[in-house]
Amino acid sequence: MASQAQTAPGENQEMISGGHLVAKALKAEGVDVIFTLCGGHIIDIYDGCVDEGIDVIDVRHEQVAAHAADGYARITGKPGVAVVTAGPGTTDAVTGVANALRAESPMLLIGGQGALSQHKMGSLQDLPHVDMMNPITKFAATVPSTERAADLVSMAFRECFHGAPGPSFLEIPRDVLDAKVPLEKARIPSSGAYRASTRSAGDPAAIERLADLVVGAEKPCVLLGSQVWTTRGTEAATEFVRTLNVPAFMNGSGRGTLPPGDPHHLQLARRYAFQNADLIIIVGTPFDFRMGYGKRLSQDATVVQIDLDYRTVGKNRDVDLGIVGDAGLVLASVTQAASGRVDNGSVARKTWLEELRAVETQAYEKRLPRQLSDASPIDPYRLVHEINEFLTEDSVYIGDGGDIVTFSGQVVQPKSPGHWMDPGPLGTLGVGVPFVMAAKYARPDKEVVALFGDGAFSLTGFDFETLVRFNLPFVGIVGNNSSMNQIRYGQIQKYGADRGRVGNTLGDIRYSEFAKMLGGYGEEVRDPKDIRPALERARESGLPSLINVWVDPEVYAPGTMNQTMYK
Ligand SMILES: Cc1ncc(C[n+]2csc(CCOP(=O)(O)OP(=O)(O)O)c2C)c(N)n1
Ligand SMILES: [Mg+2]
Repeated sequence: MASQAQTAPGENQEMISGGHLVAKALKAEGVDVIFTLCGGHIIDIYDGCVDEGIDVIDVRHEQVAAHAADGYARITGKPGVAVVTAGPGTTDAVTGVANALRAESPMLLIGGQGALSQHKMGSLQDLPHVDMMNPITKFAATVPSTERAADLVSMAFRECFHGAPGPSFLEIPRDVLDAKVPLEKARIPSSGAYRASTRSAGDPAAIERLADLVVGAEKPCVLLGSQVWTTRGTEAATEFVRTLNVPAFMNGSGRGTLPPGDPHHLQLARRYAFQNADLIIIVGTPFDFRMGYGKRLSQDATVVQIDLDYRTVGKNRDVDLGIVGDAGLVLASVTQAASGRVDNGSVARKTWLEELRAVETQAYEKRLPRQLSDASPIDPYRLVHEINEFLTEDSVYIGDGGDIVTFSGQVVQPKSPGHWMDPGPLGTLGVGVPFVMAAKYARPDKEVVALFGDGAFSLTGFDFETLVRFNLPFVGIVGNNSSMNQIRYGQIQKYGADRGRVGNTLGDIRYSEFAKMLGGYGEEVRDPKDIRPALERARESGLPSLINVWVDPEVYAPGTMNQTMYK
């Protein structure tokens, strides 16, 4: 506290400030970067980062800092950290924190705060941050004294990993942050010594029961959700589906668990499988709107749900068996338990796999002409088809937009696990540029490819400049329809063509010029045959890039036309 700052240090007594203690706690957690936008309330943290060798990536909007922290957590498995100033700095970051909550992403937001000595006096940028953050974090607190700065940071990290991961928030009053206290009086948790693994293998009796169910099932299927990636359970999930011959669907960050072309990898036959299966195993994804709140699963099927969070299991829909635990550990245990049987039933499931494969192939072939369409304006299916073909095993794919990203969700298949990033169930537009920043910073060895709607890009697009400034090249594509098309479709349906044009029209913007203006690479594409060469040149440029592809605004994705997201 301020009074402690005035305490005269004894001779030879080493003193340390709050900002330096924060940096030590970040270092202990293995954090190597903070995403931030500066403000007088937080500068001492930067000074601490200089001492600890933590990189400081300064952005142009705090929402970007928070989304980048979320993205960093997803890519690395370590908590992402954003540092923002008091008041508007913190309110600007709210969306990023909220997105991380729904996406179960472990990030820490540190916000400045007016001095404790001026508490409730109307200091610059004073707001009740902790009250604001409480409903959208797993933990939100004020750092009450300088000595506790590192301690509170470690406490916040501990909370990030309780159950399904999520965000924490700390506000640090300016006098608390700036004050210097004797080093020996501060609690500085040591790396690896202040929190335990929270991984749980589930109830052994439930594991046995699930093994029995799988062994006895004729038509099982599994949905591998985001937590398969969160728990780094890729290998266990792959072994589970292969050993027990269970067809698999993937969603969210779970996409890419199996590579495209894998015999157990299915995508388009999902509705059919959920209607016709006798056993459905849902791993690490809630029965939310993406799952029709569980209503799209056959009433006759045995339903099993595995999740890190007990609150998710059985929510919105009854389950026959629920297991709270780590996706990877649980699946590995089930494989082991089932493999001990004389016959694990895998041979009997061959016909079921063939049945699903036939449905999958038929759906694929029906759509293929659209994916190869030569139409101009360009059919969005053609654009996402070209992107899918362009991706390599080392391309991290990011989708940020409405209708155009709905198209890509059907067609783009990441080639490796952890190589798919979407906002998650909050559906936040604007995550694209910050996710690029986090992914390319954390994995410079990877190529990052991002598809934006023109509306989505404009929310956080100015941070393209930050990508240039920090030399974070990526291949960016804008699917430009000069509209907020996903919303426009619903308006036209409800209010007719004329009234359907209200509040959703964007200008005809040449985003390639925008990219060039900021020091990146850009091209305009109007002819479908030019998409691939333009993508190749963007790849070769070694710069942050935007290929602005003019797509047909009168063509909508089936998901948008069914308005499935509201049902
Ligand atoms: C931050 C935020 N604001 C508004 C929305 C509502 N919304 C969903 S899709 C959409 C249109 C997005 O337009 P664009 O990115 O150009 O994609 P398009 O649908 O045109 O392909 C909007 C505004 C949202 N999901 N997130
Ligand atoms: Mg658009």
